[in-house]
Amino acid sequence: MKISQAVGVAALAAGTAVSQSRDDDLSTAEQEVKQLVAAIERKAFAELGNRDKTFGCTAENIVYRQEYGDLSKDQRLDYIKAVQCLMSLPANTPSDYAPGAKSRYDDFVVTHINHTLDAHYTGNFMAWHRWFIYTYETALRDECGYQGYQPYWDWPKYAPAPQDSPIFNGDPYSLGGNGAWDPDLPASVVTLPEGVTGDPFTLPGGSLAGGSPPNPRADGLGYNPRRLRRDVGPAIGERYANWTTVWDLLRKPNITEYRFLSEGGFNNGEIGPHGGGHYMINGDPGGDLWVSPAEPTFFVHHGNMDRMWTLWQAIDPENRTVLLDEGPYGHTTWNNEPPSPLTTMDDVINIGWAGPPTTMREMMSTTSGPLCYFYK
Ligand SMILES: [Cu+2]
Repeated sequence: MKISQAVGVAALAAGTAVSQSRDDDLSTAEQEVKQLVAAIERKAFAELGNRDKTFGCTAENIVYRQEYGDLSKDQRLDYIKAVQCLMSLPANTPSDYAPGAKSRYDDFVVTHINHTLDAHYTGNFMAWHRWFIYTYETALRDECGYQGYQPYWDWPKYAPAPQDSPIFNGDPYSLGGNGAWDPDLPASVVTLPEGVTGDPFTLPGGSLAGGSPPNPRADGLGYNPRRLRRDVGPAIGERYANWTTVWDLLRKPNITEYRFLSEGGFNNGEIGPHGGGHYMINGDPGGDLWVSPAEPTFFVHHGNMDRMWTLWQAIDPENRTVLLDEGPYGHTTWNNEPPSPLTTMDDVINIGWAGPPTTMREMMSTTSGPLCYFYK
């Protein structure tokens, strides 16, 4: 590694700016993000290259997740086919427990509904979703023959026109488009220009809790099939998930500040890039916190959530892949309501019928525990 690169990353770890030249010029911010990400990647790859064989995860066996638009058209089709395959396999969730769970894909939706209140605005939020996405990726590979890895959605790359991006442009290689105008599309938490509907994927079986018509069961697990609806446009991403957002996020000096920007400030009206990604999709079920994984683009959005955390951790792995005693990651209930203990490394992460459980400790690194992947 060149000295200038090492200094750059070390300076970041200390919370000092590498460059003070950032302004509101997105092209400048874009350049700076790309340089920063490249420096983090070089540092992480160099570290992997120096590992001896006692590490389970090395430069030889690590795998990489790629940006959706960087996949070839054939690779995109392979991914789409695997998702559709998951939607065609039988559910593990017993039908008397959740009549709406008709497919293996629905197992993930049911799990997310059941864990909404203990996996959001909590200390385990990022780790829980890391395991959730990893288990989904594993199901695509092991149960549907997918050869690739979970792609991610680099939000700022398409923020000015996400509807034209390879993810949402509606071509056969995308995850579907906006579809036709629908005046009844539910309003977002933030004001959006126009609502439209889409039908790239018809929603799997009975995966829906909210939406219109409402779910027949109070717990949201009843059978409620309907068309997917979306409202993809630039308004949200330009505000909450642009290059400057990512630049600011990666430079946060500690996890408390990182989470405050990433997830929004807990009741202060900010939604951060996490909410930003969800409301860039919006609609039904994309705009519903509980049921959002029934929208297939949930997984590319949370792929990038995990990528951001992975990159941020790689700046200073010694201090950023452990939970500190004072528990800055947070509590085990939604914004500590009702009051709950702090998240610990021993906490179990349960994902129900979607897959096996894990622990916080195992999810704190993508390269130093049972996981072995990185992003490029
Ligand atoms: Cu979630």
